[in-house]
Amino acid sequence: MSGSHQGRNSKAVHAGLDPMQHRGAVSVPIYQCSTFMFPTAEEGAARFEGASDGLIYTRLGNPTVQALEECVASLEGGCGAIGAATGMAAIATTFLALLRQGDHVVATHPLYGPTHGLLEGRLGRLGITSTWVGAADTEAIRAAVRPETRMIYVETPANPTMDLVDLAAVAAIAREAGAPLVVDNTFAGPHLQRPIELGADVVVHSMTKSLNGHADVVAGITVARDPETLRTLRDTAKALGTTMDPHQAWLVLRGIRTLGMRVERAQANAALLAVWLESHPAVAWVRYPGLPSHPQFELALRQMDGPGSVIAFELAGGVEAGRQLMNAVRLITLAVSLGGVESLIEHPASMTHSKVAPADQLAHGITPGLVRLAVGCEDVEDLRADLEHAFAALEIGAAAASR
Ligand code: LCS
Repeated sequence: MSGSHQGRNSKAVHAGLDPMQHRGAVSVPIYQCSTFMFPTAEEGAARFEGASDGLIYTRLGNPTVQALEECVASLEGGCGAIGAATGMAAIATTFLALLRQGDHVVATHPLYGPTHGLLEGRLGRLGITSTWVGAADTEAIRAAVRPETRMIYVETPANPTMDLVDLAAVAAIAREAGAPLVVDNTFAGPHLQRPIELGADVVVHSMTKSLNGHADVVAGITVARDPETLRTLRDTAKALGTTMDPHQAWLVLRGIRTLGMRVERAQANAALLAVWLESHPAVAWVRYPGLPSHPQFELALRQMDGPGSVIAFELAGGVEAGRQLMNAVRLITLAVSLGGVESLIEHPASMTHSKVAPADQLAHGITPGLVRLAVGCEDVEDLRADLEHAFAALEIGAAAASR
């Protein structure tokens, strides 16, 4: 049965696997192998020439990695995908494939810290310039486009502020500019948001997050809307050697099989916690796309199938209170990353976004006191009790300090 009309859960469970290609195996086998035999010298030459699509060498293609690529391309509605060793490898490949010296990028802020660093630093050194505009400011994105603009690069929801980009509107701007719209869809994932359906050209992911979902793999992927872009991206990935390992691909594919259940469970927990946090006297503000207080709540309803599981908030006691909270939680783990079955808490200004200059952090909405909570699949009562106990520890600390 062709998978293109299946629902997203059916695709997550089945896409990429034809058991009859694997002696009936119902899970894609791990082709743990670096190189593939050619039946004849002529066939080997034909594969290198591109006249035959047979296998050559794992940096250039591997059946386990291909199964994962097919699955993610199907979930995102792209024509194909290219696995990568990490999310950053997928992002770097995308930049190096689609940009050259003298090109200009319109990038929204904030972005994941190292993506910001890659554009500002390494690509800047290669003569590729960037203009930074707020994720929510569609008109500023339009105004930033120049004749030499060759890419619009966005992250939505943005790490760590949970600002949103209006994907349909920005896709129209990109089309008019003749520049591809590249979307980092890591935070929402394809279960909740499919940028290609809204007009994006390329989607990138850190599959380290919800696609894998179990905090045991780092991995990335790039999905293309059209075959020509896919070819350009794949050629660059092969040249750079950003390739995934087959065992890594197998683990991610296993994680994807339960994507919808994990994402919906974590999201239900996050929705409850966000409401509770917003009403808590120790909390100054909460930013979560599922709360009516989010300035782009309507946009979230329009372009996402759900607000996801990451919450940004700041305590009334600011940075110091946030630090104490992170030190006091027990069930929630103090660690970077997100999208896994386990809840994680971190401080973007001193951790994930610490290499972004303080002035840029502030301009991008990454306030010193912002705490990021990536909600997992535990029992929500236990997560709330953990935060409750940590808030109580803050009150004891504040009372002691005022004595
Ligand atoms: N894009 C986004 C939106 C991310 O959040 C991350 C990692 C990456 C790309 C890079 O992916 P990686 O190379 O790590 O697979 N974000 C992290 C975070 O917020 N905490 O730890 C890693």
